[in-house]
Amino acid sequence: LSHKTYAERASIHPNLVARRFFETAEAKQSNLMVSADFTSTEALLHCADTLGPYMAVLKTHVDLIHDFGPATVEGLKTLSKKHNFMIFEDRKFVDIGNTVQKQYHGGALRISEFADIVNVSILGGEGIVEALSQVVAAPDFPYSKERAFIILADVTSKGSLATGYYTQKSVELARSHNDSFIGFIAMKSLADVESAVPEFPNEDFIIFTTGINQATKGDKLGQQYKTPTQAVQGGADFIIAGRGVYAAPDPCRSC
Ligand code: UP6
Repeated sequence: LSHKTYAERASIHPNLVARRFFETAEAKQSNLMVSADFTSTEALLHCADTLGPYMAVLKTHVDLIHDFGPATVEGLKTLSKKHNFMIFEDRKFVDIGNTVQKQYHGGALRISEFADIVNVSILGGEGIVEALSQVVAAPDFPYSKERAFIILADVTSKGSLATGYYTQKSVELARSHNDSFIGFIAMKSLADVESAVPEFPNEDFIIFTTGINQATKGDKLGQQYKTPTQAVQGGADFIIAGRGVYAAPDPCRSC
């Protein structure tokens, strides 16, 4: 759990992608990530353009986009430059290492082309972490030092099995691959888990917290919410809001 400012964290973080997250948050004076769960390129890009000035990060699920293609990728890249936001593809890779390498780089969703970070589940063990680290470290990878990953360390929905040993293992694997793994999706700081496994000096993992909404009621499919204040008090560095922002009567005011 860091008590430094985002500017300080940006200036000393060894990973260039992590630095850019902190720099962007500082420049935009925002730690908001908007989860743009739309089903058409037009709706996704419209959201990114409208809310772009207010957010530090855009979170995509490009496999929701029925007309996904080059225009989607180009649009995302153009808007991220125009409004200075980072892009997180919430793909939740979970397969064996060999498959995930192809899903990430060169596959139909072109994830390595547009996403600064992508998340993975470590349900299948270390292979996935090793596999993705290898892709971005390969000499012919075109976005060297511009891409990183985060681990889904727990899940917001009711009855999640991503707890206890799974969460502890998430920390251990991020530590052993910290060249390319820069943080976690987690509902709160993982400081207690971090201190339960052997110490790593000067590490600074980023905590991205999903399930953010001013209405704390959740939805009918098990989603559970926290308010932005609760999340930040619990150790969130970036807060991730979907329907709480884009489905609000005036989305810009909800930012
Ligand atoms: N998400 C969660 N919980 C997790 C991980 N990811 O809700 O533990 C993702 C969902 C969705 C967004 O896939 O894209 O965050 C939450 O949307 P909402 O704010 O509209 O509930």
